[in-house]
Amino acid sequence: SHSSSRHVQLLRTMSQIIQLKNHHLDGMSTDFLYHLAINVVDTKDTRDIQSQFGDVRFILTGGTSTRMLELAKYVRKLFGVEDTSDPVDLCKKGHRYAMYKVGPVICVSHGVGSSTFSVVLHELLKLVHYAKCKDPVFLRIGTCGGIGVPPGTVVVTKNAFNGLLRNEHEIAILGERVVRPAQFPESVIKDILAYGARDDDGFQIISANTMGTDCFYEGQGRTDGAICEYSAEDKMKFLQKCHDLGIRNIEMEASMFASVTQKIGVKAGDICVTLLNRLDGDQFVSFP
Ligand code: R2B
Ligand code: URA
Repeated sequence: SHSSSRHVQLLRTMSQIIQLKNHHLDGMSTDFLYHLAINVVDTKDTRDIQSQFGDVRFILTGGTSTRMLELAKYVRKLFGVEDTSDPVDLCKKGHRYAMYKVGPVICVSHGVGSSTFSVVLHELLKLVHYAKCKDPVFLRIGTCGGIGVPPGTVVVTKNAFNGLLRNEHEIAILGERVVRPAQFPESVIKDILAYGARDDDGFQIISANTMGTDCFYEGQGRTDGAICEYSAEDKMKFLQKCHDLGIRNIEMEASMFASVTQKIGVKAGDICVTLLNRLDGDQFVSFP
């Protein structure tokens, strides 16, 4: 009937607003998103936050603030907005991360590795919750090292492995090891691949497994760090083992990013360009 379809529609609209997995927040009347420098003065009446961020649908993240500024300008151009001024950094007061907003898109820097990314990710998830953003999608647009694919290949992560070569994320919570699943939703991967297939820019875009490590050097099997206690042969064996697991790229955020977004139940995707093929070496040939 008409009314039951309206009911379904209403439920759908409601379920699009993300629910956080922390009942302690219900007892907080204010909340300061410290690293974003965003103050939620009344968690029960967030109209100010909704008016500033309620239209956000896409949260694009990447390591550096300059890349996020360039991305914001690129998105603005895609939207056909004629404006040559620099977008403003909405998190300047926080001194840690940068955020630029272009209509329904925010571009936010996350630093290097899971630890810096997880700080801003928690706060961004709370932000989209308070702002009541509808069906938000979190994407990481990053760099990585490839395994057996030509440099320039774009890898969209399927399963995220950690540095222990397990398809999970492991963290210490209250002094205990907590292990959580780390997969990205198929629907997001499919949409990104379909978009990639449309362009004719010469870049290959594939979906594959990704290893996210906590260390750029020893954690990724490099032999050019300040410390290395394995042989070049051990390194190649390790990279081959990664390849056998369907891993085609190595970066430093995938398993944390997949597990946190999977736990919350929010759509997410990790899209990284390979800067080098790790089967050919550890160093970048030139500054990317
Ligand atoms: C890719 O590039 C960074 C290290 O150079 C790190 O954030 C990552 O995942
Ligand atoms: N980022 C990484 O984490 N590893 C690489 O090899 C390149 C970029």
